[in-house]
This record gives sequence, C-alpha cells and structure tokens, in this order.
Amino acid sequence: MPFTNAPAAVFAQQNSDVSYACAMYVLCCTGSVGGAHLGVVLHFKEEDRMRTTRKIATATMGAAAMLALAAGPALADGGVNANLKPVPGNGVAGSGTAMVQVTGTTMTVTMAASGLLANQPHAAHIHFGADARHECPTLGDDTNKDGHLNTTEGGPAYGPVVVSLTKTGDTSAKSVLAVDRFDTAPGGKISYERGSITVAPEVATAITKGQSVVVIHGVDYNKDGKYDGDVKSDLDPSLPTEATDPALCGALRAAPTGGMATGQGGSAGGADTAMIALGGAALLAAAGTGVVAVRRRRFQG
Ligand SMILES: [Cu+2]
Repeated sequence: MPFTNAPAAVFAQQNSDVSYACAMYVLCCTGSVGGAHLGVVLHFKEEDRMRTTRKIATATMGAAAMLALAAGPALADGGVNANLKPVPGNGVAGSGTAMVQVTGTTMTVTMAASGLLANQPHAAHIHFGADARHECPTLGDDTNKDGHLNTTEGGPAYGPVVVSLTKTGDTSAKSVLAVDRFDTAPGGKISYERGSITVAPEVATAITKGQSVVVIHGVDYNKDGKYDGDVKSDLDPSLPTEATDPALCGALRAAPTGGMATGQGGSAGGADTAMIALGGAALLAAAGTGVVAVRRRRFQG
C-alpha cells in the first residue's frame, strides 16, 4: 500500500488538476483496494460532473434569458430611416432622407430633402395604415389614369397620416394641411428636425417595425413656380392639387447602423437567442445522456 500510494500523493501535490490526480489514485489503488473503493471514487466524479453540467446549463440559460430581456425593449425603441425618392408621375426631380428615432411613444424626426418647389409650403407626414402596403405608391395606384398620383391614390400604399411633420405646434393628423406650419423649402431644400413628437403606442410600434412611410407633398406640374392649375386637391377643394400631391416618398425601415439591424437582421437576432436557448437544452440533454451512461456502467459493472 505505501508503495502504490506514494507516487499518487506526490503527483497530487505537483498537480493542481485534482481530477487527474484522482484518476491516477484510482489507477494506483484499483488492484489493492478493490471494486468497492473504485465505485466510491466514480460516484464522487459523477457528482462533480453533474454539478459542473448544472452550472453550465444554468449559466447558458441565464444568458439566453438576459438576451431575451434585452431583445424585448428593442421592439419598442429603435431607429428607422428612409430614402426619399420622387413619386412616379409627379414630375419632381428631388431626393432626400428621413430618420426617426423612437423611444417609447416619443420620437425625434430628422429630414433633409432637395429638388422641391422653392418657397412654397410642403406638407410632410408620416403615413401608416394597418391595411396599407407600407410602401410608396407606383403608377399602378393611379386609379383615375391621369398620369399623376394624388394623395388619395397613394393611400393603399402608405395609409392615412399618423404624424404631421410641422415645425411648430400640433403634430397629429389634425394638422395634415396646416400649411402655415410646414417647411417652405427655401431654394427647394428642406432641413427639418423635431423632437418630443408623441404618438399612440400602436403607431410607435408600427414605425419601429418598419411599416410607416414618409411623404413630402407639393408639386409643380406646369413648372411655373407656384401651386396652381384647374385640378382641385383631393384633400381640400380650396387648394389646387399641386399643393397636396405627393412629391417625395420613402418607406421608413429599420436603420442599417446604430444598434438596430436591418429588418431581416432583427429577426436573425431573435434566432441567435433561440439558438442559444436550444444550445442550453442540448447541453442539458447531453448531460442527461452522460449521467445515464455512467449509471448504466456502474450498475452493469
Ligand atoms: Cu402625407
């Protein structure tokens, strides 16, 4: 006994890997001590292993839970942006960008555009309708076939007004044509920023989900530098249709940079979380299999 135990004791002192020393001890003692002792050592090892596995599984599931919690608020808060492009048929050679940062039911809107009719009020809105296509209209929406798209014809694409991007005062749909409070595009350019715009929770959710559309209105079909013509506005018959027809349009989608992934990236994040959760389950399953295998060996042996 002293002869066989001595190397194991020395080895244990030299080695911080206790489990390896323990295995060495088992090897050294198997012959002299017998099967009973080996069974006890294996039992301890099995308990260690189960404890370690439980710790790993708990840590993994904890991480998954934390990721799930982190993913929760990201659905309510987030940034979306849009490239504003000419509405087909409406003769505007312009472009622009819009960004909306949503925090709860409050948001900040930043917008820049150029190529608009200069020095005339341009109504601008965020449109959303649950039944809309959440996109900009095409000439396929020109139901009266006059070659232009008025605001109503664009409705199936972008839905009704949910936010009026006024410079001052009310920002609700009530201000849809508050022409004295919209940007007048000096030099054909709009540079707009407004914070603390509040919306209904369902609107905030729709915007962060990438379902809303920015529309800047006001065109000049006859290129005479003003809103005029015989055709009346579909929104307000006291105005010419030039004053309200959509000029630039862009769907607000999840921002490609700044914390939020693209629309598809967002769901990929959810998949990652699910995969980690699955990994935890797989680990638990594997641990279960291992424990069963050890037990079988013990009972068979
Ligand atoms: Cu609009």
